[in-house]
Amino acid sequence: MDRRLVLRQQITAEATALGFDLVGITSAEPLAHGGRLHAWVAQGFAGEMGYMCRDVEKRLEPSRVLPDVRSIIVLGMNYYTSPTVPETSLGHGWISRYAWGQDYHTVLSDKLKALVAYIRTIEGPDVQARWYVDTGPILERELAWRAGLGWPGKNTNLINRQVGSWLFLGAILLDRELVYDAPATAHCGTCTRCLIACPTRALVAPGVLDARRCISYLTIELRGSIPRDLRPLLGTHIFGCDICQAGLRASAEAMAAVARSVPPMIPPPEVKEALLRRIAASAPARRA
Ligand code: B12
Ligand code: SF4
Repeated sequence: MDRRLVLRQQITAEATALGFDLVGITSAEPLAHGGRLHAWVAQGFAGEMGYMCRDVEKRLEPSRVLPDVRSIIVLGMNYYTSPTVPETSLGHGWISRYAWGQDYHTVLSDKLKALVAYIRTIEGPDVQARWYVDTGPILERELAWRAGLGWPGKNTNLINRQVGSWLFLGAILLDRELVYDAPATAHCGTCTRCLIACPTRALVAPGVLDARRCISYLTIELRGSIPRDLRPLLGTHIFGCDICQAGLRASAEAMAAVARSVPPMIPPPEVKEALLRRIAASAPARRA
């Protein structure tokens, strides 16, 4: 059997055993939709996220990150948990689902590291690899799309038909050739539910986000104060935002399938102490 296929099957089986819900493999070719990143940066949509403007060329060409790269393994993990209080309930600060548990950067990085260690047991210690979760100079969503994990929705999030969009992504750049997946096909159709749902009109066109208006950016990334005109639109959000994912049909189906255990939401008096302490100690908030 083709060695590239055998290795691919071994990697997929190990990634699944490590707890990833989605595994796909793509080539190391430069990214085809880099023009979207150039345009996004040029229009100032990155706001204060200077790191998104600095590494543009590197993000578009995986070989600038790892010169001998031959394949990119892209992995997805569902993080959906259902809330114990209605998402719109007054008197509760809303923290985005992605920050409810342990810091996903650490959880996924540990698993990616374990997967690379596994590949080295098969292929030898000289295997070259780089792995990233969120913070690396790569475009995870385009790579995930290309590796067949899902398609970029009109809210810009990657959506998978079976698992929905509540996904963390991670990627391994590898110097071994593997058999690649076909890119995923898009299934948004004429639906514009996410665009309409966004309270700050941050989705300025299908698949184009002006981060400067996005609640996620305003409550996590922005160092200065939130612009006055946007403040009333934030509602009860205090860290991140889930609105444009909450109404997705694909996510709704996936929620029922993969719902996991839930940490409780905490009312405002305790938010300042217990919650902030907890977030500061263990969640992605520490990175912000
Ligand atoms: C910067 C950033 C942000 C910024 C900007 C978000 C944005 N939409 O660009 C802010 C702070 C706002 C943000 C918010 C969130 N983020 Co964020 N973020 C990133 C980061 C670091 C880079 C994203 C980026 O490159 N943006 C630039 C734009 C131009 O790229 P893009 O939207 O990904 O689009 C590319 C392709 O998908 C393709 N494309 C997109 N649409 C279309 C449409 C067509 C027709 C075509 C042809 C191509 C195409 O072209 C683009 C260039 O390759 C990635 C991690 C990474 N290294 O990739 C995480 C990441 C995208 N974020 C993630 C998450 C979970 C979130 C939040 C849900 C967190 C929250 N709940 O608050 C929100 C979602 C808000 C939203 N609607 O996007 C996940 C997304 C997982 C998923 N299922 O998609 C990632 C992948 C992190 C991770 N490792 O899991 N984020
Ligand atoms: S995360 Fe919230 S503010 Fe940002 S685009 Fe989605 S709905 Fe709009």
